[in-house]
Amino acid sequence: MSDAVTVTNRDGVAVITLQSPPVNGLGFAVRTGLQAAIEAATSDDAVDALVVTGSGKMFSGGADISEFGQPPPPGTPHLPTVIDTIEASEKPVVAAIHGFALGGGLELALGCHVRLAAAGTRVALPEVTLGIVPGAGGTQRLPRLIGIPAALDVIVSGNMVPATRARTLGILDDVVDGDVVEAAVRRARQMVREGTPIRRASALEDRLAETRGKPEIFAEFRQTMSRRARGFEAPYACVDCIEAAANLPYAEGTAREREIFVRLLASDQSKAQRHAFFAERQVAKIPDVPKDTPLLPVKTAAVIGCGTMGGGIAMNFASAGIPVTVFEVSQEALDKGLAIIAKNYAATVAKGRLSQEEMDTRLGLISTTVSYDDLADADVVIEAVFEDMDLKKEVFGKLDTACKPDAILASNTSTLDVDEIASATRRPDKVIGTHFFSPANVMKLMENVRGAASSAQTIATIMKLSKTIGKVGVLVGICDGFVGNRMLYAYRRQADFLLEEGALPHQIDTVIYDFGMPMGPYAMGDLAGLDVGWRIRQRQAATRPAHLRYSTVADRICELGRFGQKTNAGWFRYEPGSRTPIPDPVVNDLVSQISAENGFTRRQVSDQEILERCMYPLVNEGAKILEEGLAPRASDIDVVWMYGYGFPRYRGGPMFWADLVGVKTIYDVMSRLHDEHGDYWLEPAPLLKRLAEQGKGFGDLDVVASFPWGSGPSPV
Ligand code: 3H9
Repeated sequence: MSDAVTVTNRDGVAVITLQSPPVNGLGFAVRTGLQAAIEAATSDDAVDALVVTGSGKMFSGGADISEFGQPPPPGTPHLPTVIDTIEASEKPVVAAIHGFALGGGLELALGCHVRLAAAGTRVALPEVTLGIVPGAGGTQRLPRLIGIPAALDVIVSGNMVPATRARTLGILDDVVDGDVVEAAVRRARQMVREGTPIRRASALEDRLAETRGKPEIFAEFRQTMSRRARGFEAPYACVDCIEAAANLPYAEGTAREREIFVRLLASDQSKAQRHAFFAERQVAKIPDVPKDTPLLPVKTAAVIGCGTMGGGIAMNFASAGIPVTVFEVSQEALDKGLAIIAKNYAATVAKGRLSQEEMDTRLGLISTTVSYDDLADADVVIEAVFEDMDLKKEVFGKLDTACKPDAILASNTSTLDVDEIASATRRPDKVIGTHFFSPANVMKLMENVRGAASSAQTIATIMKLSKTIGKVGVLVGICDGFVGNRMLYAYRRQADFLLEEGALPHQIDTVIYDFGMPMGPYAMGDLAGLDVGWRIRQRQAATRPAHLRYSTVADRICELGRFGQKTNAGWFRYEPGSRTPIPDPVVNDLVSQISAENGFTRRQVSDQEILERCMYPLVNEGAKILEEGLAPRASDIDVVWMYGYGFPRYRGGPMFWADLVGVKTIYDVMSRLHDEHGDYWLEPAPLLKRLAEQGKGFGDLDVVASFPWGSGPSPV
């Protein structure tokens, strides 16, 4: 037998155990070992029944995703073949499941004749999140076990199903306390003793009868998921497979599933979604912060400021069960902030996603103070005051005095230099940036900004904390706008230039929305409010470099008192109470007028030009960020964009998408655009040029050479 699968004979029951840490992925070696073990056991007279189980933390996390696309060694069986062999066994086969049975792991269990799970087990078919469909019979066996409506829900969502619900649905036969392998061996012996007929999922038909020949059920399901699944191929492919299960004999249904699986596996969407899966896991690995760096325990936290950001940040702690003290300068500000927190939680309760009891527990974890003295015990303090360097330094000076010496002091700055903030303390090694995105209780991204002095322990603790409070933390270096907003700026300014040259807000927004972003730049601006940026630009006007092109369009919109949704008018107009942007002739006329004032003869701007002109500079800025050592991996930048800005996961983030487009193509277009417009932000990054010349992509880069990071030079 192979090392990846072991077999022990327990009084006539062969216990076949997957031995492939960390998740018992069903890679080449496991499949070969499993097939051999099944064949040996089914033909061994000393074996009456089989139990299939997994070693370590779980039954199986499914197919080994890292092997997708690689040719298997000769003789390696496909997973569907292994599972069919199991199901065909004349001897009873019981799955003993603990931890997780996911994807191919659950499909393996569905091929067994009985499924027992330890309490606390979770099962799922999450293939859809990887841009594929379950490809080892899952879309055909599951509907036969639990019926079409439940199978649509489980397979198209990819969500985890807790053991108890899985039992109710019929995915599992029993949930057992105690040793699940022991229970499975007992069940197998009982089946042999009693001659229990073998129940094969592929042979069940009765649950399908009610949906057979009813295309309207599937049409309606496709309709209801259209918003959630916008742009994604896999959810629709899952429905196609399940519809095949309803209407076709099992063998034809599996053939259809296989065909769809193979097609999607080779698709750019699946490549992108698999990249996203690994990128999310890579991001936690910091090249110069060892994995075993001792962490500071975070048992209590404090947040300075209870405005929109501070309140949202405090909610994250409370929701994760960490007591948090919120500081404000006045009781009035605290009361106001707390009322908003309570209102936010109440909205979740109203939607049925949180119990009243849990809401009360969370609110009970939030205490308030107007005195720095009450922050002495906090393990981590996150400052979320107004974005002003002098104010932040004053706060950090006070925190340094009030907080215990080993407390970490973090700033939720989105623009300021963390090193300068740290200089206001005697513990710069314990100072770091934690840039939350708005709304902070909802958005999953945290850009954790390392200062020059931030210690490995501080970094490791904050990265872990991000995970604890349900966020995805990405470590970035200090520069203007950090990773996300710096790239956003490069994209946003080209959009305004395109307006001057001939495009209209509605056209640009449509192109960006159709690309897959949640909304275009102008609808986004209206949602966020236009006045704050306007005030910042007014302050910066005197120091703005004269040689850089500047578009006044955004300022002129604000001069009309149009600040976005809050004034029912911005780049678009809004009906009172509605958030739907409506193109406004007033804006279109203003844009034309500005074109004329600046000597532009308005021209037809194509959708392709909009896409290239907005997205390529964004990628280009990402290349500069990499070269400056402000993010260690291109895939980290992808995570920033997927979680902070809703970059479509099926495109894998901007850097992965750039590789799909071709770095050379992007370089060529950037060079042309730079020649045509001369704008600084259109100048191809040296890294983009090098990769283009070498015929490589960002995926070919290892962790960037300029590591360890320093403060990057100003982009201008
Ligand atoms: C499938 O099954 C297709 C079939 O339908 C058809 C076939 C014909 N493969 O997440 P963690 C790695 S598609 C390869 O940090 P946790 C992961 O990258 C598959 N590697 O641990 C990480 O590596 P590293 C459907 C995998 O305890 C390490 O394991 N299945 C796989 O927080 C630990 O992972 C899924 O989509 C894999 N399948 O969570 C399940 N899974 O240490 C995907 C994990 O080098 N997996 N790795 O960074 C998960 O959801 C979680 O990993 C799991 C464990 C819940 C299992």
